[in-house]
Amino acid sequence: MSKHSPAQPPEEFTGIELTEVPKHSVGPTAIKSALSHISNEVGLFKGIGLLKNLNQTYGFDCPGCAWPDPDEKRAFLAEYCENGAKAIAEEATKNKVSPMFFATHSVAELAKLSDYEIGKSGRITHPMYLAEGATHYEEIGWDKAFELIGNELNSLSSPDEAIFYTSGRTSNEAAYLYQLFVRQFGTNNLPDCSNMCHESSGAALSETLGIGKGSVTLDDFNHADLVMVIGQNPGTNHPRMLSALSETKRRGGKIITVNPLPEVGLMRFKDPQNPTKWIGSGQQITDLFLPVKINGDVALLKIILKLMKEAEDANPGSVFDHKFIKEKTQGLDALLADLDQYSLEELLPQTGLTLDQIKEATNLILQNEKIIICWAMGLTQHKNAVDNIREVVNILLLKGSIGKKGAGTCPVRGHSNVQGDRTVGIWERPKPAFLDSLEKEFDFKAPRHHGYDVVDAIKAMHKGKAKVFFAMGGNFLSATPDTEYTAEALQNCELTVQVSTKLNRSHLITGKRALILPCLGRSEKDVQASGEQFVSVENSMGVVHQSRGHLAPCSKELKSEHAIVAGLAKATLKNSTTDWEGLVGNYDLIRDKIEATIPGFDNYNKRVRVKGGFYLPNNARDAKFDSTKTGKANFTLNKPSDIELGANEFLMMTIRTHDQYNTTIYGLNDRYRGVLNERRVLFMNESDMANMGLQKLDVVDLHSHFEGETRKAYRFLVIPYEIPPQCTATYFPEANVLVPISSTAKISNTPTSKTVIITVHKSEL
Ligand SMILES: Nc1nc2c(c(=O)[nH]1)N[C@H]1C(S)=C(S)[C@@H](COP(=O)(O)OP(=O)(O)OC[C@H]3O[C@@H](n4cnc5c(=O)[nH]c(N)nc54)[C@H](O)[C@@H]3O)O[C@H]1N2
Ligand SMILES: Nc1nc2c(c(=O)[nH]1)N[C@H]1C(S)=C(S)[C@@H](COP(=O)(O)OP(=O)(O)OC[C@H]3O[C@@H](n4cnc5c(=O)[nH]c(N)nc54)[C@H](O)[C@@H]3O)O[C@H]1N2
Ligand SMILES: [Mo]
Repeated sequence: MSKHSPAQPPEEFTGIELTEVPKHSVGPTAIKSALSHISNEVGLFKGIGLLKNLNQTYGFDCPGCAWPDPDEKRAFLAEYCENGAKAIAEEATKNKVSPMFFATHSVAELAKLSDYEIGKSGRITHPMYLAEGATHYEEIGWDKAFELIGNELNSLSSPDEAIFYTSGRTSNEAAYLYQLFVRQFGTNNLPDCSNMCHESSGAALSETLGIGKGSVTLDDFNHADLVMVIGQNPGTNHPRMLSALSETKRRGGKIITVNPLPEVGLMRFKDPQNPTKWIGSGQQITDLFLPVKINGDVALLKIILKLMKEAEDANPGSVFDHKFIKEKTQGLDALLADLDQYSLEELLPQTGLTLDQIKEATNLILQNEKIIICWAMGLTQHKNAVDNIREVVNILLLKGSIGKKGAGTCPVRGHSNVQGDRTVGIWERPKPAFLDSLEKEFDFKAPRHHGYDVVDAIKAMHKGKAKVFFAMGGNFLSATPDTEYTAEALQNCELTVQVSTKLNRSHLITGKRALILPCLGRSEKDVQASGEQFVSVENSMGVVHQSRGHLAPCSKELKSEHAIVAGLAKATLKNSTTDWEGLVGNYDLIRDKIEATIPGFDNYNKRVRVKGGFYLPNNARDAKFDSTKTGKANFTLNKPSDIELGANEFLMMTIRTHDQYNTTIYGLNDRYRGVLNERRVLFMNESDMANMGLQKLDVVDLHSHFEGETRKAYRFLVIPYEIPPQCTATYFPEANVLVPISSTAKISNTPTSKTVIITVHKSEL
């Protein structure tokens, strides 16, 4: 393929097979799929041992999503899902990427492989170095590697020329040490995957409710009257959430789903933990499905708000929770006045729904008191993403549906410790009070000016304003927008360093020099000076609990992320008074430091050892909103989408298949959408296809359009699909090349990965 760029997956097709979309999710097929991934990667015997420890009280936390574990009852051998099993199979794989592997494969050769093939090559076993101009990585000793990084960092003209990224798997303890090192070095350049993920949720929730996290607990699903799942595909990305939804249903609650796609997992479900329910067609999950147009959510939620107001006006006191509104909130009058500025005629076409469908949803909201609204990337990755979430909050506040049992906000987090990483200080915009306490505890002067987030970090590297890029996990090249631009940015750097478990494309598109530092995974035993250690993580509902690996590390050369930070600190910081070695020797000591500097961690070491862990404080859960700027929960005024599509333009959302974890490709199937053995596909409405003269499986190129610039991605197979007109879907990371670097959400600066404006062309290749 002449056009292939090493920064992107190759454009070759892999042999597509289309099947019928299944009628239900999970059930025995999911268990079969889980076991087959486990036995292929790990071996069945060792694999079952692994699953037995997954998400158990004294086992390890699933490196998949951040959905919580039950506080009390846990099923033996069953607190995992198909995709959790794939996640650990990927980590515990018997395949190894050794120095010999790197000696026999040049970087250029590896870049020709697909992301699936790169990932399947296995776990990285030794620290590796790519010298300037070299074609192959070579083994390097740890001390040498630390020295090299230390020298490079100390030769910068300012600490702000270095960038320190974090993905969301890093434990609380490692993340805390990492941010401490970075701040002692002298910068707040701590972008993280959250910038591309739930940043919009954090921004909206902090402003309106005074806490950037969700308010519900898992148990709230047992008490909810109504759950709305909007912009989220839990059947694939948080499969254990289906059990919670199923419980809501069993107790008489209702479920509304808002999504451009009829995602199978949300329609019907067979409980994997209850084989008696595998017979028949499964349990219906969604009561009302609203196939909204991409980015039509503010318009939809605004119509709901208008209908709620109408019902309240007709029968005062029947809809709004006036007591709650009076005591706890501010801004109602402004909200009601603002709603009048919008007409149904202008809002309705943006939703792609009928007024009757929206009335049905509104009636469910009117009739029920205890409402939970769950969301994920379908709301957070748009230009008006923060508006989306603030509008969700408006509905909950009107109903007084926050801070009581069975009700509240539920942003469902992605990476298993992305929430914890933020809690312990991974943020480019730290609060002064946090820096004050770090300074006091560790006797240094912390930098006060804000650092770069992901998008600004890429731009800084592109401009040559940042010269060293260090990543604690993740796959920065492939996860970020505008792949070719990001590749240039990384290639501009003097040095790029990746702390990783598995090989990925970020190891192949590098700065002038590059290092790979291999680290322990969650499932592996971590032994330090004082003996075997455990780490802790925070799930999506604010529960901090321990995670302890049981497997022997895949190589003796691996270091824990904590030890890597300590090595780095010793090689870089000349005046640090912190006992880095002591802290790494016993993670209890790190936890003591977290307790001393971050509120909510009292008796950390004791409480984290209690079965199930402990809840962090959450003011919204307690219906206390004095931490907002106004001292009350805030109603807000929000704007519907301002995107206007030109002739033959479409909106494109980039989504995940059932067989991937972000940029890690477990397999080539998207079983729940009926697509097997292919990732380069474009889902399109049949009427749009007809208008464009396109047939099923035609090969097309996609051009994205933003502020006069055009970006191209080649060779996708068109698939007719149940998706609203003018809406299309592709998979990430293949389509990231189309996401413009400067197209980001207002306030949160999150790339607009769900609203890319494209045109579709017969392929030129
Ligand atoms: N197996 C697996 N688990 C994962 C991950 C994974 O890749 N694989 N990733 C993890 C991470 S980091 C995250 S953040 C989460 C992601 O979890 P999700 O947010 O569920 O993931 P996406 O595939 O991005 O799906 C977004 C959903 O939103 C819908 N959507 C898109 N645009 C819109 C819109 O404008 N309005 C509405 N209402 N809906 C829209 C899409 O159709 C899709 O169903 O999952 C986590 N868990
Ligand atoms: N177009 C588009 N782009 C998106 C999204 C989208 O929906 N659409 N979603 C965005 C979202 S929500 C997110 S969260 C980001 C994800 O961005 P990242 O977190 O950067 O990407 P991942 O693919 O999760 O990272 C996978 C790599 O992490 C490493 N790894 C795995 N486990 C560990 C570990 O325990 N320690 C260390 N040190 N490394 C480990 C492995 O080497 C693996 O290759 O992508 C974003 N990008
Ligand atoms: Mo995410």
